[in-house]
Amino acid sequence: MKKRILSLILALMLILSATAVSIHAAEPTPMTWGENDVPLSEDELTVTESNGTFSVKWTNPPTASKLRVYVMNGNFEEPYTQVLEPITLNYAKPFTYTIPYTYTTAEGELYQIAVVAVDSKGKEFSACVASDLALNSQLRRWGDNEIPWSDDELTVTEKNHTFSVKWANPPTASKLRVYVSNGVFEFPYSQVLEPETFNYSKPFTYTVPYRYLTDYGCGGDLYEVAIVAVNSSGEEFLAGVASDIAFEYPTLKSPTVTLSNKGIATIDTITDASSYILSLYRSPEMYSADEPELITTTTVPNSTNADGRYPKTQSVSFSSFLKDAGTYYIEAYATNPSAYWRDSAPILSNSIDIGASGGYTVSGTVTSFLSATDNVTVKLDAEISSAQPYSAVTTVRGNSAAYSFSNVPAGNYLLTVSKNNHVERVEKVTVSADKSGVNVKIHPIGDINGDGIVNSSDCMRANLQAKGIVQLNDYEKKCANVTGSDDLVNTSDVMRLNLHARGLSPLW
Ligand SMILES: [Ca+2]
Ligand SMILES: [Ca+2]
Repeated sequence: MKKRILSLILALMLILSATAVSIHAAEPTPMTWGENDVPLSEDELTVTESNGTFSVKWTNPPTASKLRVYVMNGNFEEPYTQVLEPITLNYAKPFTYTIPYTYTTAEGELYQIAVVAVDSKGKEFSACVASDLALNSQLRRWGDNEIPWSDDELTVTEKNHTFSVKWANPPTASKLRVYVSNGVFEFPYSQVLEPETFNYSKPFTYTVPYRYLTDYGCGGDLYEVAIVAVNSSGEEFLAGVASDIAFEYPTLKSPTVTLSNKGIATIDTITDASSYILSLYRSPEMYSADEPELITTTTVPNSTNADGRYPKTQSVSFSSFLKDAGTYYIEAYATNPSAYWRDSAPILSNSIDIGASGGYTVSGTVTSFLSATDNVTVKLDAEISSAQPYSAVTTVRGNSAAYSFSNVPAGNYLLTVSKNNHVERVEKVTVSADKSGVNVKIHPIGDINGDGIVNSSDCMRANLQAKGIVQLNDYEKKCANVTGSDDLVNTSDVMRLNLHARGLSPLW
């Protein structure tokens, strides 16, 4: 029972379907202008190309609501197909039309231009196709995405790590953009600058701010500088590329590196250096094949001016004591690790032979007591804070003994004098020139007043110090402090001095 009903429904559907097809086929197609083609003779539609622009002329177009013009790169396909509707209602006969240059893009490429008539219901009727027209390859005009320019029109020069652009005859554009890239228009060096937003002078000149080149660039890198014209719609048109311009590696400008026999170097410097690195070498002969001996290297930081740039000229100095005889020279170079260059080519100072007069002389007399034949030890040490470590010792004899140190670099020193049974004495000495008459007197142990003996006079002074009645100076206290491992002068020291003075127990 169910099967019979299903068959009936299927049969009914087939009948209805056949009826619908039959009704549709009977509908006439409205063909006002023939078989979707508008008749025309082959010479009626002409398309010519001149000065980079296609011009259409149709001698006897049909009476249509409007005409459409198609532009294609050889066939009706992407990407160049453009539909233009130059005429919306009335158009003149013969129909002439110039295709805006922006609708064609590539020189030498084949184009087809078609004109289509449109009836009042919007239906298209193919009229004509003018095939295989090419833009003249010689043509370069505004709108071809390239702007004509001769090789000598755009010049880009580099000086002092800054590019300067000059374009003799730029087009009338809304604005110009300047691109800077490291050889290719790619990350990370591309920079887009818009020096002129509307009016710009002719010839166009522009200096690329050096800060655009500091983040990644490097001396010696090849750069391209391009200028792009921008029309009122914001479209870019490549104008010119000046290729392969490199920053020169920075050099020390007007360098003067001098080395004096007191170990001081002075440098007149260079542009944009964040620091200078100075190295002192000793060599048997400058430029010899022997490996020079590096004495010391120091980095002298530079600081920027108010405008954020480093000073163009600067003097830097460092000092290094040249104790040993020999030939010395200084290597100096500038560096800017955070900028577009790293290091300059190093330059060398004059060489200088350092003989025995490589420093200053410090001399004087040591006065002491007791044995005239015991050694008197005189020691000269640079203060701990001194940049130049220095330590020298000499031994002399006699109760009035002359000593001398030579080759002493400038600086602050401690002079330490000692002798058997005497209290060591330390004096501060500042050296900035030869220094004579640095005389030191040392006392026997217990001899506070420095007369060479320990008697009741010394005991009384120690007693006054112990009771707080007088204040001995530091060296006097050291002489009086004969007992204990303390720094105190107290009753114990007074008693000990008294034993020596009375001959009961000598201190020495
Ligand atoms: Ca005394
Ligand atoms: Ca003591």
